[in-house]
Amino acid sequence: MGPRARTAIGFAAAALLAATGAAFLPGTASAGTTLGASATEKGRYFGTAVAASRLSDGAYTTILNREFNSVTPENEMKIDATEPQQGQFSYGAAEQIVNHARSRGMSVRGHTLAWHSQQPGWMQNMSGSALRQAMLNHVTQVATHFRGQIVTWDVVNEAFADGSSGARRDSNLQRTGNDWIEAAFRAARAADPGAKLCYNDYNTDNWTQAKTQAVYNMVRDFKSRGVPIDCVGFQSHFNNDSPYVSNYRTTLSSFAALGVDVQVTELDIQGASATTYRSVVEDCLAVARCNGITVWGIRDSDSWRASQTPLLFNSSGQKKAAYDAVLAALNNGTTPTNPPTTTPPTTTPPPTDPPSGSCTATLQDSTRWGDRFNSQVTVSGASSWTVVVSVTPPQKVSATWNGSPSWDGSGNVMTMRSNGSGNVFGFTTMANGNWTRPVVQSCTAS
Ligand code: 9MR
Repeated sequence: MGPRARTAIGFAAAALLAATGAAFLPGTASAGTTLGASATEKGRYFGTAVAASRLSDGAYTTILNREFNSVTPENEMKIDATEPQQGQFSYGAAEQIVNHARSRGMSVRGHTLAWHSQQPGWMQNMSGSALRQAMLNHVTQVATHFRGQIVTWDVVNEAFADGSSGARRDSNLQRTGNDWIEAAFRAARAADPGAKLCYNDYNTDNWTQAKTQAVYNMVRDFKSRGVPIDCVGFQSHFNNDSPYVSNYRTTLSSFAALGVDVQVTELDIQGASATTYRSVVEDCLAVARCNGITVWGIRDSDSWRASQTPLLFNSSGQKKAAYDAVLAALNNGTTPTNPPTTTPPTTTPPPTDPPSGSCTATLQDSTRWGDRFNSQVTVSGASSWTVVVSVTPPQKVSATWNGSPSWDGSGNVMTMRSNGSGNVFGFTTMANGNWTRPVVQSCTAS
C-alpha cells in the first residue's frame, strides 16, 4: 500500500472514529511509533526517571524527547536535594527537569515529599514533634513551590516494612506517630490541591504478600476516613529475588477497586525479559485506573542497577527486544476497560477559517475517561503547519503526540508545530471538572 492510500484510509478511519465515537483504531497513522504516543492513544502516559545531570547528553535527550511524555526526577526532588539545610530550599536541578519536560508537553511526577531515606543530615538528627513539624513544613514548601506543575506527587515513599510482619517500617518519621502519613497527605493537598497524591512503595506487587496487604489496608482506611489519597504507585523493580508474578494484575485491580488510580512508577526488570515487560504493560492496560507506566531510567547505563541491564534501551541507546515488546503491547493491547463514562459532546466543531488561505485544522473528540479526554486535530492544506489550540481553565493539557508543543505563560494556549509525524496530532486534557471542548484558534502554514 502506497503512502497516499494509507493516508486516505487514515482519513476514512478518522471519519469513522468521529461518526461512531469508537475509542481506538489500532494501526491508524497516529498510533504506534513511540512509547509516549502509543500509551497516550490508550489513555495512559509512558514516563521515565530523569537525572538532571544527563540533560546535557544529546543521545539521552534524543531518546527522552522522542519516546516519553512523563518524567520523574530521579533524585532532584528528594528531601536532601530540595532542603539541604533546614529552611533553605534548593530547587535548581528539579526545575531544570520540570522545565525540560513541560516545555515539551511532558507531564511531571514529583518524587518524593516524605521518605525515611535520603534525608538531609539535619533531618536525620531530628525526632518527635520537631521532626513532624519539619516534615510537614517540607511537604508544604515543596508542593507549594511547584504548585500547578506536577500532575502527581509521591507524597510518602516506602513507609512499610519488608517481610511478613505487615508493619510500618521503623524510621524517625514513623516514631513521630502512626498518623504521620495521613498528616503528610493533608499538607500536600492543602499546598497543591490540583495534584494527584500517591503513596509509593516497592515489593507491593505480589497480591499475596503481607506488605502488599498492609498497604492495601492503609489505603482502604484512608479512603474510608477521607484522607486525601488519589493513587498508589507500584515501583515494580523486578529482579530474581523479587520477580514479576502473575497476580500483579490482581494487585493493580484490587487497589483500583478501592477508588484510587494505580501507576507503575519505577519499572525495571533484571535482564529486561521482553515477555515480562509485555505482561506488565498488558496488566496496566487491563486495569482501567492504571493510568501510566514509568521506567526507572532510559538506557541500561542510566540505571541504578546498570549491571542487571534492566531497561528498554541498551547503553548505546538502541532499542532492545523489551522495547519492541512494550510498544507492541501498547499498540495491540486491549482497550481500557473503562469505556467513556459519558458520551462525548456531539456538536460538530465549526471548521476553522484559515487566515489568508493557509491551512485548516479540525478538532475531533476522541476517548473520554472519568477525569480526562483526548482530542485529535487534523490539518489540511499544509504539510508544515502551526496550530494554536486553547483549553479552558482549570483544564490542563497533560500529554500530546505527533507534534511539537509550546505554551503561553498561562498554560492555557498551546501552539503545536508539525514535527514530521504527519497531519494529525492529538492531546490529552485533564478536565479538572470542566469538560468544555478545546478550541482551535488558528492554523498557519509554515
Ligand atoms: O535511582 C535512584 C538512585 O540514583 C539513588 O542513588 C537512590 C538513593 O536512594 O535512589 C534511587 O531511586 C530510588 C527511588 O527514589 C525510590 N525507590 C527505589 C529507587 C531505586 O533505589
